[in-house]
Amino acid sequence: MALLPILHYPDPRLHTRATPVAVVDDQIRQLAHDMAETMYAAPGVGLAASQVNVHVRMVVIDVSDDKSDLRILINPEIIARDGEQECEEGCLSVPGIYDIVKRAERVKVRALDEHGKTFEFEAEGLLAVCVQHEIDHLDGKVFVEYLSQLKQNRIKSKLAKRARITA
Ligand code: GNR
Ligand code: NI
Repeated sequence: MALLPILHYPDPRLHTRATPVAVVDDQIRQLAHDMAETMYAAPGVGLAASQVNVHVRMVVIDVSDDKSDLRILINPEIIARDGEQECEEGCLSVPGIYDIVKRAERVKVRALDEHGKTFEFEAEGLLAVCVQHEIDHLDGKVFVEYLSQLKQNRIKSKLAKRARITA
């Protein structure tokens, strides 16, 4: 097991479009488990491979209170969506920044599991938000891109300033 370093916005590598996983092998399973460990340590409720600079379509999610519901989603796709919800989001790649984003209330998701088997599930509430947030990462999109240009510029300078202090 290993903790992986997380890229921070506005790192341009976060805007890479991830490629589908061709074969679910031991290397992918190892990455999934390292990502889960990294997510739990952060702590966060989701993590996309893009955030650890591996540009393949895989995410891990656990929105339970007691870390009892780890979901590994490989090549995830939203095959149906409905309704609208507004949720205050945060992101491990944009530390300390929280803002409201409007997303679908319910989604139906199709993905491969860690054995390469296709499965589907329906999600609502925070799980639905998280799935949409993580798939955005795979498409190179960070949640702050839903905010106004003014807010995005403020967030960029705040994080740049912080990076200078921490460096
Ligand atoms: O830990 C996280 N919390 C969160 C809260 C509201 C909406 C989305 C998220 S995902 C985030 C972890 C993360 O950055 N995943 O990409
Ligand atoms: Ni995120």
